[in-house]
Amino acid sequence: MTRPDVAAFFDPRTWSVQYVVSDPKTRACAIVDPVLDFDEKSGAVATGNADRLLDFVRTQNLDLQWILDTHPHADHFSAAAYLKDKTGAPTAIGTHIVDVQKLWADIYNWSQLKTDGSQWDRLFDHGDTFRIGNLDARVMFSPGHTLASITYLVGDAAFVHDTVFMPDSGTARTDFPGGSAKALWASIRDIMALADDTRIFVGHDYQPDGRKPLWESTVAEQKAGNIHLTRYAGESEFVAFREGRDRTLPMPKLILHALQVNINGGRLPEPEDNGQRYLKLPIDALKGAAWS
Ligand SMILES: N[C@@H](CCC(=O)N[C@@H](CS)C(=O)NCC(=O)O)C(=O)O
Ligand SMILES: [Fe+2]
Repeated sequence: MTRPDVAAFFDPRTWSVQYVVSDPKTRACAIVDPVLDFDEKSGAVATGNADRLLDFVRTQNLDLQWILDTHPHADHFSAAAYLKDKTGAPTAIGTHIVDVQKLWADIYNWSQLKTDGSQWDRLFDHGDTFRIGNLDARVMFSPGHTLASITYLVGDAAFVHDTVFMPDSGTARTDFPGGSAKALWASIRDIMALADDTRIFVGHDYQPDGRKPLWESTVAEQKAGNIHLTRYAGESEFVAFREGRDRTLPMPKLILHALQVNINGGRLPEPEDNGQRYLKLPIDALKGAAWS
């Protein structure tokens, strides 16, 4: 089995980790979870992170074959549409994105949104396989953090995004609309059933105690040391812990900005008749206000 090369690109503004996974033999590659920069104070959008990924692809002579998202992100915009416009490479996400589209189309009162997933070139089901050059890739349905989350298993590398984080950081939250602690538990159990030496690449690193950002571990390291999985080792303990902790977490600062872009494939809202694009924020639609 070919061992893919994995290059990680950490975005300190959103603590996101973006990846370029490539086949060292054929130079074929995929981008996983690219970030489109957004400054909520000024309303500005920028492509610093996405362009860094493109520069890497270019300078390493890689052939971009896929632009992959693991889930509709709640804390940043996806750069999938921008990268597709720039490169022509196909985009993909999990097939249950259509359920997330329906859920959030209601929240935004957005009847015009197509809720059939047609904003992506491919919707992946559990068990679907595809290739990146000579690399075999397989999709695992990993709901819990969102109801559309998937894991991409490329050779020995699992892109698990927001299921487990680094062992010292535990697991992802499950309180967004459509989230489920019980589903996350089952998804994590499936990931932990992969071979012990499977490399685990996480979607965020929140740098506990200010340590430097980290993103790579193994299944064995997660099983031995993940602070949530070792402390809450059964389903009912984990679910009770996760739901309790989730009640204490404020919403991500960009959740209402990001979902309207990300359920539309990473496309910004169309300009209005003055040429200006606008975001729409529902008032009092979500729990999780943090007043202090
Ligand atoms: N403070 C961050 C929070 C982001 C957040 O909620 N991240 C999710 C993943 S999208 C998570 O699982 N966080 C785990 C935690 O905060 O314990 C923000 O406002 O963006
Ligand atoms: Fe997330």
